[in-house]
Amino acid sequence: MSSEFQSSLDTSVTGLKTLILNSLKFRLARDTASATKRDWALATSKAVQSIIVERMIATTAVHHNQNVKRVYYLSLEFLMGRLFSNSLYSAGVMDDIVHAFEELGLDYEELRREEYDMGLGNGGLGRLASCFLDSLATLDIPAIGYGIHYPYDIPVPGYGTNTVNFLRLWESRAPAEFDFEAFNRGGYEEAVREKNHSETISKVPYPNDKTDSGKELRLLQQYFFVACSLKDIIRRFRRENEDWQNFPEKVAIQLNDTHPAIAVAELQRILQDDYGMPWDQAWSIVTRTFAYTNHTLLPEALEKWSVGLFQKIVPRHLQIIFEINKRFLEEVEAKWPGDTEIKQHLSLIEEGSVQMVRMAHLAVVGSHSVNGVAALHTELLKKELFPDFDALYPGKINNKTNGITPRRWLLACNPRLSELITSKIGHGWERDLDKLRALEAYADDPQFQFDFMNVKQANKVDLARIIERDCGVAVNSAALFDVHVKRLHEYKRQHLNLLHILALYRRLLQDPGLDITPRVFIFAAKAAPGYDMAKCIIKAINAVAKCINNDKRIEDRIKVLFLPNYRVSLAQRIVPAADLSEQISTAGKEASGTGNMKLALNGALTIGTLDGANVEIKEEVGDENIFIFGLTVEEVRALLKKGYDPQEYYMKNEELRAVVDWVGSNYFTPDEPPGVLRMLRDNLYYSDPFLCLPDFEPYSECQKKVDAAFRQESRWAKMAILNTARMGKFSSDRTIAEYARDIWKIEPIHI
Ligand code: 26Q
Repeated sequence: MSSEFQSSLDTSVTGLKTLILNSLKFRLARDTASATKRDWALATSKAVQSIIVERMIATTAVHHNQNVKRVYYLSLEFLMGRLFSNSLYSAGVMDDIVHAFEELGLDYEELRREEYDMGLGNGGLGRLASCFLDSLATLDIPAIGYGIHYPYDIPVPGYGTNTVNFLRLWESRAPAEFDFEAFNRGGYEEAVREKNHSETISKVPYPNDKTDSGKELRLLQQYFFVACSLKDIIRRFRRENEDWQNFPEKVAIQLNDTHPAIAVAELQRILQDDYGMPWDQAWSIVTRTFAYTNHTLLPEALEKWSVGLFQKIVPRHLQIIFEINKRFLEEVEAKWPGDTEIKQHLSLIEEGSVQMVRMAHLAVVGSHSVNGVAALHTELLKKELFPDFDALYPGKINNKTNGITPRRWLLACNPRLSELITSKIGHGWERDLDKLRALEAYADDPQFQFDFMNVKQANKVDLARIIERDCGVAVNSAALFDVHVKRLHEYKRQHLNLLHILALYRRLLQDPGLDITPRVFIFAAKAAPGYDMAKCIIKAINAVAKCINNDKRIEDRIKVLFLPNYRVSLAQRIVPAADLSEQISTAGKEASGTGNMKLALNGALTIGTLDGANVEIKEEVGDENIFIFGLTVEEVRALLKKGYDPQEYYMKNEELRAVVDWVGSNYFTPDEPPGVLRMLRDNLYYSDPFLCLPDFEPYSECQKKVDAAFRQESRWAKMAILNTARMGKFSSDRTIAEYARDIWKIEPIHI
């Protein structure tokens, strides 16, 4: 850590009080008598901001003066969550702010909750981008994130270091406030139409829409975002360098999925059209600059745009893509002479009734690195999605298993556990998560087990309060907290969990004396706007919850909650309180998962399939500390190959039959039109594309083992401790160090 950097601000408790009072007075124009909670929260964040901004200016200056290489992380999504406590930790003033608050008569927890989440994204991919920014700054790597929506730079401070990188977010504005010419021509409507049109580009996060206008908006957003970012990157490069040949030595651009892949064509266009570079020279710079991360194998999530749409929105880029493709197919011809089938497979253009541009192929051809996000996912990328690319470019496809930032996902979200850990093994784990291994020594220690489970218990009491407030349901915090939180998608199989809940409920009704571990089933999820089946599953969970939660016969032994408005800040409350982590996707479908890592780090045990990063979590924690069930990737493939028939499983298992029919009946929705949940039942009965039925019985049996293990308190505590102790691999610091070494070839710069 550097010693040269000196803050000009007084960050003692007294100094912080002065900073806060000054920003309340001079920046918000409030006095202490009339200030609301919001005013105080805002004043504090402005005060803390000034500490961080000072370091950001210093960071930028050092990077500029030393003409360093930078990483540019291009992502259409960033789920930053709240910034407040993260900033306090990074500015190194957490304890002093709490003291300053005490002296000012303010409550830290209360003010912290005034902040809204910065939620510019959907799920894992967006949160991963935010964890990466945290790790990049913490590892002192010069980096800038680029995203869409807010019109300013968000500082990204490292932890325990002076580096402050930033996230730059683009917003589209019409060039003129009001077009008087248009007003004279066509009146008010006409005058504001153009302004509104150009500003919608960054108004709403792209809907993953089925309509043509939705698709057009998304492609427009992607191009807008890429054009702004590349212009900024090139401006910065040109300020510091003369020779274009050095571009790849100074600039590494990471494409977070194919969403910004049009950047490949945009950079080629700029180099040729604006700087007069010949094709080959430009293309060599392009391919040495870009790297692409793939986050999905699901065919429906692979981006394709019709050639017609491209022609309408970005005709020059379409020309360039055709030229890239022509030259690329010549390469393919040289490798496999006369093989037209392989050319069809690899082409950037999909032929058919409508020609489509395959964005993933553009990204692969235009990058020097293509990485998957977990070992299994990368193997499937090589073997199933891109086998011919792997043969053509050996070594280009590589693995970078995802990670999560321990600053947000342990230090900030779980202060009780953080303190307990530090009391045993000291500080240092915050920046070197492998240090948690030292906790293994205490896994059998009854006192430590007791303290560890007490932390969990206190966190569960906190969550129970949130549940009571938001759902109006009282839950027993001694029950097993069974947590299924993530985007709602059929492949993640929230409905398989629901089938198991129905089976338990049914068993309890049939045998009122049945001895089961009391459980609280906690769901939280958002669904894409146009995804009807996902919405139906949410409806089904809520309907079943209402019925079970009000059924006196089962004496509160199970409760089901669907927490509304799932977001980063809510995840930070749920994760520390979980006993069991549901990671039950159909094998081969979840690229990695990152919630699985957050929950295990906080001492939840995983019940999961051998999918995504679950495989590596199992390797780390050991088979005896995780509950694995269900079909493997190979078994899924074999079953589909031989012809999967859900009714075979339905007929074989009386309980399964009963719960599948139950969910589709009107039993849980008596006040609604008949058949509202029918589509869910029919989906399972007729097609079951994600194999819930074959996995139902293994899942249900595995849940019995969970039930039994939870009753053995000491055994459970040991397993939970070993999960926390063995999560070091899943720090995003490890992930980012691998990207830096293997892909970006970039060194840290200490400020
Ligand atoms: C595509 C086309 C049109 C409109 C929208 C989209 C679109 C938007 C978002 C497609 C995919 C996404 C998001 C994907 C995502 O979050 N994937 C998750 O990435 C995580 C980080 O690598 C993994 O851990 C998860 O397994 C993966 O599902």
